[in-house]
Amino acid sequence: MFNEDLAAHYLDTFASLSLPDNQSTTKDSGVIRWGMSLLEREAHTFFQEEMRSLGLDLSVDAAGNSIATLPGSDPDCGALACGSHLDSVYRAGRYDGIAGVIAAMLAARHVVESEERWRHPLSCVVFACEESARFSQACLGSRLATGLTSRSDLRRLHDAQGISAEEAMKECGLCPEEVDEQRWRTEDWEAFLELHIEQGPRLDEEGVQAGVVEVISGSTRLRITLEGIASHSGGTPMELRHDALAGAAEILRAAEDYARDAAHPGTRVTCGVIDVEPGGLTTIPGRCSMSIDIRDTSAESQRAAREAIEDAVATAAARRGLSATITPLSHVDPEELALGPRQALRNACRDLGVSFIDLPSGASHDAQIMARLCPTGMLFIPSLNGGVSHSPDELSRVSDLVTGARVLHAALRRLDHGA
Ligand code: HGY
Ligand code: MN
Ligand code: MN
Repeated sequence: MFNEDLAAHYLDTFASLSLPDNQSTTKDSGVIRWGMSLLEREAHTFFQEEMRSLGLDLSVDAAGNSIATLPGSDPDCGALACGSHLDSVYRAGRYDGIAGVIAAMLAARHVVESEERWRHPLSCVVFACEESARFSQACLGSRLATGLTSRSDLRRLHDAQGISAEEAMKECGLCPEEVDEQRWRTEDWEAFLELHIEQGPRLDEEGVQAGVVEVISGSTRLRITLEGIASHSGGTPMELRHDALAGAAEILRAAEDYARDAAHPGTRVTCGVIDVEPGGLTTIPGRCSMSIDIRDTSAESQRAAREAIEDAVATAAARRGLSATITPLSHVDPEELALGPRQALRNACRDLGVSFIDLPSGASHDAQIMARLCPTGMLFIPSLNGGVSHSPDELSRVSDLVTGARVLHAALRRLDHGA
């Protein structure tokens, strides 16, 4: 049963699981549900209880990924899986990740209530800690499941309070010491489909109900630290300065010019975090740390963008007498999605009379990690408000979410029949 009222109830329930935003000066500061936090576990628990009430078998792995499974008739088959994530960025919207989990929940409910008999097991999966907002590493849960990240990495990843991912996992009742032994096996998975909001304007602008993703952008994330000389803003002549923030501004300008250049159409570069020391009105910044997030649908262009930014750092540092350190935070290549799942999603849209286009994903997703384990597909539903996301202004129609859930179910059904 693909019920809009139930979908709306789930959206409200997940949105209510949020930290209060004490720093917020805006009317609606959005959702804060950090990965590897007790709040994220509360959201998983709600998911688990809903799926258990439908009679699905529940398991939670050492990384905190929740898996609800409806057994199939053929025990030798790998699972057909769908799902997404329930953690959020700081001041997030109500749909990023959540939409895909709700779509999976609706699909499972429909299978149970329609008493459908599947050959493959049907698994609804909620990945832990997909956002890099807390530990600067995206897709932590799915990376642990697939072995792209291991236990030793968990000690290296820290949040802004200096808490390691390993400590955070223990604090919310998970078992980081077992993640390496609990890696998922390829043979257990037939295919994975993730429904997600587009987080861009195209579907709404083109007036279509869905998007079938062809390729998921890769991402390279860096921290650049510039050391100059803090000094008096009045007494220090311009030509004698070693201004770390001015250096950061030069680097960001060069990075943006590079990404805006028509020669690099798929490249996107963002500096979302910048720290300045000592941070005084009348002191030239002596130290500056800035994040760089590079996205591209081509691995070669992604690498070229990183090299161009590294050159810009060297140039700015030399010109301004700064020392510069570039710390790699994370990297994942772009992922071309498998034809089978894409064709199943396209045909499911046609079966249901749902308008769709093929498009790339600008954002990263757990699907690009699961693609290393099994054939994987992604279905987008429209993002309204100009496609804004990672913001309280994120907006999608519940009716589009339910339509997407129908397509997700129909595509999985096709894959169950081998079509
Ligand atoms: O950063 C991303 O692209 C995603 O929201 N994790
Ligand atoms: Mn996100
Ligand atoms: Mn997401």
